[in-house]
Amino acid sequence: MSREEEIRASLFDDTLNGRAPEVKAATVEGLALGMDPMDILFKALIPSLEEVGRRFEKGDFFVPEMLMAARAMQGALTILRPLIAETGAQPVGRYVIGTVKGDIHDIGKNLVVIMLEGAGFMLEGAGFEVFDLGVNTPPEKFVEAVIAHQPDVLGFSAFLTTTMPMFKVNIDALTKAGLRDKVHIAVGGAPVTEEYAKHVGADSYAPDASMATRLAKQLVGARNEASEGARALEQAVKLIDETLKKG
Ligand code: B1M
Repeated sequence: MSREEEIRASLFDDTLNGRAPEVKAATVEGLALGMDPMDILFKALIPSLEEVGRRFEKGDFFVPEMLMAARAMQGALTILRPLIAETGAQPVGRYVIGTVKGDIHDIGKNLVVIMLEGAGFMLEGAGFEVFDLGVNTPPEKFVEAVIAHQPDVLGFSAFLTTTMPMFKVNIDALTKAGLRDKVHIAVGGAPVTEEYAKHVGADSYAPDASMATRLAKQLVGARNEASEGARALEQAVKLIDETLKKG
């Protein structure tokens, strides 16, 4: 087994068992050896988290184990995020995103942010300028952010069936503030479906970070058809999609 394979295996195992310092150390070592940050993310960390979910569903893992695994992965994401998002070029558009009120899941939302920011990282070009409102975001914060940042897209993430109804509450708050028609509303998160997105009046739904990025790109692409950033973004998203499929 090569050192890179050993690192991938220990990243999987240490994330699964919530060993945050080891996950950080293996991430740092992997990067020092020249491993691709996307490889670390999609071939070790995400598969490990999927296994955490399976064990939770079977009743082998409980919330503390799930939380420790998530924290371990977050430590690695803190290191990987700037590397993936690194780009010196002008952003192709603005994106405000947050996990809805009552919901503290943010790993999936953070991946969408990484993809949006980092879509240009593998090639010359730019990603989106992203304003991440974090978790448990109340409707008034989304309204304030739309006024302050005037984004092309406003994204809501929900990861629980009990918090999905906040999409409609948020949209109603925007309508009340006279802002509904000024921004494209995108929604996503594990339990969300295309039908549900239509039902609450969102403009688009994406099942994963790759599709969320592609849709956002298409949206600004209509206005930035000729820009080099938009073309580079399209190619970069394709590469990210391939990485996701292989992962
Ligand atoms: Co929670 N949890 N959790 N949890 N958790 C789930 C989601 C669950 C499916 C587990 C299960 O029962 N099998 C279940 C939800 C059931 C349901 O409602 N249908 C659940 C539950 C029940 C709970 C609690 C209620 C448990 C309890 O306390 N009894 C509690 C709720 C707390 C709250 O939010 N109020 C809870 C707590 C937690 C932790 C805090 C311990 C931790 C979260 C840590 C964190 O995020 N910082 C946690 C975790 C880690 C999970 C699992 C294991 C993993 C979630 C994850 O990160 N997935 C999850 C089980 C599972 O998924 N199998 C589970 C990986 C991530 C990459 O995928 O989130 O789908 P995903 O994101 C994707 C897409 O959804 C999409 O792109 C992302 C990347 O491709 N996407 C968008 C996301 N946002 C988008 C926005 C877009 C477009 C696409 O446009 C804007």
